[in-house]
Amino acid sequence: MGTKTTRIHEVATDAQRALLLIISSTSDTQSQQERRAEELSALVDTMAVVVDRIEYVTLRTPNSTTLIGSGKVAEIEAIIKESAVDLAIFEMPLSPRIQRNLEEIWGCAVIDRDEVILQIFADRAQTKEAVLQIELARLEYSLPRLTRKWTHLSRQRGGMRGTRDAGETQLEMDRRQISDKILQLKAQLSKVVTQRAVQRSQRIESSIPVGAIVGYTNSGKSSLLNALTDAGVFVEDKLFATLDPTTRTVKLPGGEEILLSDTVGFVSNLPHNLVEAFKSTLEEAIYADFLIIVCDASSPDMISNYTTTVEVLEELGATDKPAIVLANKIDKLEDDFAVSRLRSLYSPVIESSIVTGVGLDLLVNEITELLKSLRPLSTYLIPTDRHDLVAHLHRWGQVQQIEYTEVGISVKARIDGRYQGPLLEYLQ
Ligand SMILES: Nc1nc2c(ncn2[C@@H]2O[C@H](COP(=O)(O)OP(=O)(O)O)[C@@H](O)[C@H]2O)c(=O)[nH]1
Ligand SMILES: [Mg+2]
Repeated sequence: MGTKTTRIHEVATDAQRALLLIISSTSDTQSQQERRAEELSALVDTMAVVVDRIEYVTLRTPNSTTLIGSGKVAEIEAIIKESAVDLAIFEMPLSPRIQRNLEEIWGCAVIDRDEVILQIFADRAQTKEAVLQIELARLEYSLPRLTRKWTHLSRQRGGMRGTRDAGETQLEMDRRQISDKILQLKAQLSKVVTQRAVQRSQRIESSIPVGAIVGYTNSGKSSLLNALTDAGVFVEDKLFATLDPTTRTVKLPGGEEILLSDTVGFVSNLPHNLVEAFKSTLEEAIYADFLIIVCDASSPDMISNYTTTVEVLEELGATDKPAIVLANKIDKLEDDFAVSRLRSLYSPVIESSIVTGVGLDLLVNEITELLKSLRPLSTYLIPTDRHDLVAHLHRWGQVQQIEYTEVGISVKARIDGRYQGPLLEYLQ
């Protein structure tokens, strides 16, 4: 087919390499630990950092200076030196003190899951509100961590150095400036939120139907988008210059084009202070014409994850549109009743396995059906001197067939009601 395989999160060859540390208590089961590792891997992948290796550490009691105790610290240090990784990522929140201590001993950046999440949100923030929300969350995160040797927040702090008062240390200066900045951001945010409704109505409408792929991290959202754009029938032939790299054009077998956006994934145990920042990154879901909700059917948390997803979408006012629910990863389904439980909550649910290609054809059919309900197929008989109307249909709708007849130009097309006005009198 000659389609180029481009990953959603293209990883550069000089990408940073990470060691993941999954810390568990003695009561955690192996499958719980593995699920946490999988979720963190998917998050790190989104950040375009390569997972070099994963280490599991079981803790009886946390050590107050290094969390994992000197024996483990030395063991991990040897691994870091040997594999020359650039950073160590803990799957749990680290106190600023422990983070600093470990960075000093290991000589590499040590970050926690919260910082990974913040980085992903920051990379995906598009609207003014999202940018402000995430900057606020990052500053609050960085405030107790100003003495860190390795920082990922340098971009944020760069522009804030002012003239220093005599006797005041740089550290106090930074701390006060950051506190001031936090107050400023909060004030700006309250203004932006009230303007949100206005911005929404001013958004430039696209004539192509837009679908947003939503769901938890690690459920298979990026794999789905890749599968749809890589498969032969879906030729990705154009990318709008203004679109972000996580939106793709997908051509359906019937010839219709749609845009699909990969959204920021929900994460389990999202830290409370990141909830607003997360919601602000879900703009695509608000503006989309339809949703594809991807669930990991192999996860014991599938139902509660699905419920949380729908609740958040409801809060955002994004549930007034058709949705398709995908029960993905059925190739590793453990609970035979999982899918029927999901079906009792929502229909249609399509079972899929993106890695083996199962269910993708059903999904495509479902999308095709759904589009018909969005924009019904109509026939217009346009006078031969009104080529401007044919052009209008090409520009704002999807033309399926054109016939030049003695009585005029007969065009079969789908067009959104908003653009149908000038054509109404020619509707057959
Ligand atoms: N077994 C199995 N693994 C899958 C399936 N779909 C995706 N995955 C894997 O699940 C992991 C997370 O997928 P990804 O698309 O990155 O999830 P995202 O975080 O929702 O974008 C990757 O390792 C995928 O290869 C599936 O149908 N079955
Ligand atoms: Mg993804």
